[in-house]
Amino acid sequence: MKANWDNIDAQITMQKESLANFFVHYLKFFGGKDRYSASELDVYNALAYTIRDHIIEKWLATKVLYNKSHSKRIYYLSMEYLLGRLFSNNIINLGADKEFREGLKKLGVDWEDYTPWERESALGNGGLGRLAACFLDSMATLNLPAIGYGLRYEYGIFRQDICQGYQVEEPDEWLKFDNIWEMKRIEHTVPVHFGGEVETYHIDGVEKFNWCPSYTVLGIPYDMPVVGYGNNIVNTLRLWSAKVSEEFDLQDFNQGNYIDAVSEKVEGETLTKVLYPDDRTESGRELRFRQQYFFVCCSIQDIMRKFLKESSDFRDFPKKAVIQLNDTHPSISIAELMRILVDEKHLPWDVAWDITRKSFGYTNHTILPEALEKWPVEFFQRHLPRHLQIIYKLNQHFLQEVSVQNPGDNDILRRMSLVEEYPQKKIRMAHLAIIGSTSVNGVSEIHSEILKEQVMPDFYNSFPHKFNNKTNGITPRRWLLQANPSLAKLITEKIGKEWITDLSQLKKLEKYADDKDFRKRFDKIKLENKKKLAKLIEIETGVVVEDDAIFDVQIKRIHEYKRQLMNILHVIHLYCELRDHKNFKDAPQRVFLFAGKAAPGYYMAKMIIKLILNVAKVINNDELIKDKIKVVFIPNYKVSLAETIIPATDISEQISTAGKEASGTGNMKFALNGALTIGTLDGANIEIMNEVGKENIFTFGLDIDEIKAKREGNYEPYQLYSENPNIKKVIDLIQSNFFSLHEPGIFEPICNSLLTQDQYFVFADFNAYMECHEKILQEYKNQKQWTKKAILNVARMGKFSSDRTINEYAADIWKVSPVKPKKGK
Ligand code: 26W
Repeated sequence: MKANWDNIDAQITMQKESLANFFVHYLKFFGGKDRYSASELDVYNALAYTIRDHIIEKWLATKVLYNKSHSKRIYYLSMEYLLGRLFSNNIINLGADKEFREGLKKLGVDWEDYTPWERESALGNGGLGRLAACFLDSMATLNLPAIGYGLRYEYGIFRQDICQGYQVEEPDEWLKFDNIWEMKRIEHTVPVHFGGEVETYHIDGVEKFNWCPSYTVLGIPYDMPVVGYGNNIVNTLRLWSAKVSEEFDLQDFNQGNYIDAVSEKVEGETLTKVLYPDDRTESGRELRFRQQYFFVCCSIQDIMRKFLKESSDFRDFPKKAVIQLNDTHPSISIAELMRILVDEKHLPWDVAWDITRKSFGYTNHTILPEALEKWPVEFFQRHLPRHLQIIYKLNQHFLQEVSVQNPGDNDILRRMSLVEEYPQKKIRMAHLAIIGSTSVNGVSEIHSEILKEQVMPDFYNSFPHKFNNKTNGITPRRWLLQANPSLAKLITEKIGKEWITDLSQLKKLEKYADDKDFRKRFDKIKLENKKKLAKLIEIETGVVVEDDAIFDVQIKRIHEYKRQLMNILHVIHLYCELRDHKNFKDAPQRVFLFAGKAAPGYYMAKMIIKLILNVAKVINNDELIKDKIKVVFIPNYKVSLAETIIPATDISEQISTAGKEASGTGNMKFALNGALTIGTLDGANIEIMNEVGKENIFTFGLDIDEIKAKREGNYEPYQLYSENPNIKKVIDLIQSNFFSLHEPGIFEPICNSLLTQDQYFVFADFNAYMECHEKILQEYKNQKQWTKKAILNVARMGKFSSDRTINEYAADIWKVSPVKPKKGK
């Protein structure tokens, strides 16, 4: 009997009353639980499954819509997706909040009580991973036919515990309780080959290559829904998991070398075991190298399979698909597409190259030299011998072009080559990404300029048309509507709810800066959020802070260029001032809140965490300063923590050395939630200043040219130390072990690096930073003025929606327009 799909389809409709029924259904028949046995986790699971059903219908419909449109597809390749929790976000984007709440009311269940039961999907390190998550939300909300490809790590970013003031890394077993949002797509499993060698053979005089790999791993896709806001669109995030093909290598097994048989299996499956927790230095690790090829090979095969459903003429490929590379981490895709087109589809080299380089876009997220990936040639020889041949041939053709444009200039050939010859032969992945892409973009105006002028000037001269800027953005759904519902409600009451999908509407709030009642309600909301944060601080750290304290916050990965050190040195300065001058009069309590993980191998970053915690211990227990300053380090910074801290913040610390922070996105989240920024002229801080107005932000410090001059001049940090009494007092106090009585000398490395190098100009900017904070304290005392500025910050953050960013990518780079269901459909 043939399935009658029309009847089947007609069966399932999601009515209000059925939401509650579905919940009960899942609790009972899926969880096998009832009032006597149901745990909170069971209730959460049943709630999530109910919402998932709601999603699946739209997910299926979206696929049909896109297939019918025959639209060009966007493929976003990223090694990281910092998604956070999805339960609330899915309910909000489905617009099911109210319905769900009412439907469950009679069962005495409020879905919000169960959100903490969801494990975060923390498959990323920091900015790059979170940006990818915001981009997915915007692409779905903008009806763009996009798929995100990545890795389904069994362990995401480590959990940070603090022991004796030191960071300790614990595994993040996020899949311990099943990931309700994923659907295994075993039918789309693909093989991924590694190792072996390449045979050459000739067909009517044409040299052909046949890669004979030595081992194969299977890539199994798991799909997660990406729910668009209020548009019935559900896009897909496809994450690949590694599985070894043959259960056991029976040969080995029968020959009794059991261990080999099993080890190959284990070996293979370690590929997607864990996320590399390093967002600083390219690890140079073979496993990371193989992780990158594994997910690229899976994704390109999947993309090719989808393309061949649309066309069999590969010249159509760039018209049907565009692949965006989230940094260089997936850039081996360029060589992989060449391999498939030349070796498997037997296209002539030049035709294949013409197709390939029209199909990619490359986004750079950092200028830190140590973060620019260069993979040893030997890794390629061992694992990807055919790709190495292809890269060498690409390089040969490319350098020929360069030498034509620059006859006799060997230096430029050495500089631009895809191969770095000394000290060790390495492939420069950024160079491959640039020649293989139509577009190379930075993530803020200043960053994109630095790429053109300092990081890749030769490439900019050769391919000026490729270089462009796409200033980052954040999704207003998670970072305002979900994280700060009371402010979102107040805004909607005043200007309607269009702002949720068109953030430029916030501009209409400007006039309310002068509205006394609005300011009062705005302050009340901030205070409510502060109360929540104060409670969380006490639970997580034991430190008791006042609800109406000034919350001064720096939350981000711990890096020397982000200068958490300058922040804590300034706090020590304030502490000394209080102890010495006891000017407590009408001074509000100031809470200096830090949070952030350090890459496990990053010694200095770990010592900075230790210093912050030791300083906190001393200051928080010093009665002499009458609780006027509190220092808090909240462990295990993650997306859900940011969602509580940011709405409660007064002062957002964005104090990186000018020229080092590619963009920053936390800066945008704070300003959108009414915090005022103290920041350097770096990354997107500059564009935030231009949008909110110089008078509504506190900028300080050396700009990029002054830093450059200092770096090229002879910068003497020791001299600054000896000449600046504030710096001297603070450094001497640290060196006197005032904050390390029981561990004398542990902060010597920090003091030493400051006094001898101060690579990130902490001393050079210290006075300006100090004075800027004094100005802030004065301004904060004028609450009316402060609130006005805060409201104007919110009103003028429209530009920093990731919807604006994605619209620019879609128009300028991807050339893809939204796929809207036909009217009445
Ligand atoms: C190879 C190890 C590694 C892994 C990740 C090196 C570098 C990275 C990322 C590129 C680092 C990162 O997250 N960069 C941040 O990207 C954000 C999104 O564009 C920017 O807003 C931040 O300024 C930038 O530091």
